[in-house]
Amino acid sequence: MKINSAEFEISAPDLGSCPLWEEPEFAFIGRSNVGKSSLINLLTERRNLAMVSDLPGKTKLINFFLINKAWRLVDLPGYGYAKVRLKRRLEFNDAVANFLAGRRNLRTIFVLIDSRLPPQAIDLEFLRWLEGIKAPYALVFTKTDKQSLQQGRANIAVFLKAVAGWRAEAPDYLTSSSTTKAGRREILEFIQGILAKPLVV
Ligand SMILES: Nc1nc2c(ncn2[C@@H]2O[C@H](COP(=O)(O)OP(=O)(O)OP(=O)(O)O)[C@@H](O)[C@H]2O)c(=O)[nH]1
Ligand SMILES: [Mg+2]
Repeated sequence: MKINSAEFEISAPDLGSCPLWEEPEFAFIGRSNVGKSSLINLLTERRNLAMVSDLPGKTKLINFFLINKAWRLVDLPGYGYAKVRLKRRLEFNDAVANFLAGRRNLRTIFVLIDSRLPPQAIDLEFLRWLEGIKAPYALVFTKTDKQSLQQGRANIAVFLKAVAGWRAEAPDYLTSSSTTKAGRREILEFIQGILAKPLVV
């Protein structure tokens, strides 16, 4: 899929402040620093569309980007950093939890997982919560450039094993590297596939 236009539109502090648009949305969530904002820049091939930082906790609001004037990418604040720690019942960030659970036009939530790490309790806890609310999601294993292909594959296999049995089928998953641009085409194709599907209400 070709990205002809990508524009930042608005930042909102909570679900109630988000405009009630009809266009399909794709949100990016995951631990702070996992690479959510970088992935949005990779997909759109815009260097500074979403704000990236070495310091975790950079993205603090719900940020909307209009793509090809037809659908949106949504950059969310991460979880797992200092005081915004994931607590019981996802009190970590009510705004994000409410958005993920209550946003009507959200077609898929991309849950980013650091491909270098063994399964982290906080990610598993978050995914359990997503399963609980029956939200549509796909995993994206990020930063694949930081280790060998073999090591990355082994880590992904361990993670998938940790979530096996939570549902009938394994979750969809993709990989990405904002450094080598690996995964860009596949993620855009995945989005295109969802956009092509009629919405079942
Ligand atoms: N090597 C490498 N570094 C990456 C990749 N993706 C992100 N980074 C780096 O990781 C750091 C965090 O990236 P961000 O995109 O800001 O992460 P985020 O998930 O949006 O973080 P918060 O907004 O704080 O939740 C930055 O220093 C990025 O340059 C990747 O695929 N490979
Ligand atoms: Mg960010």
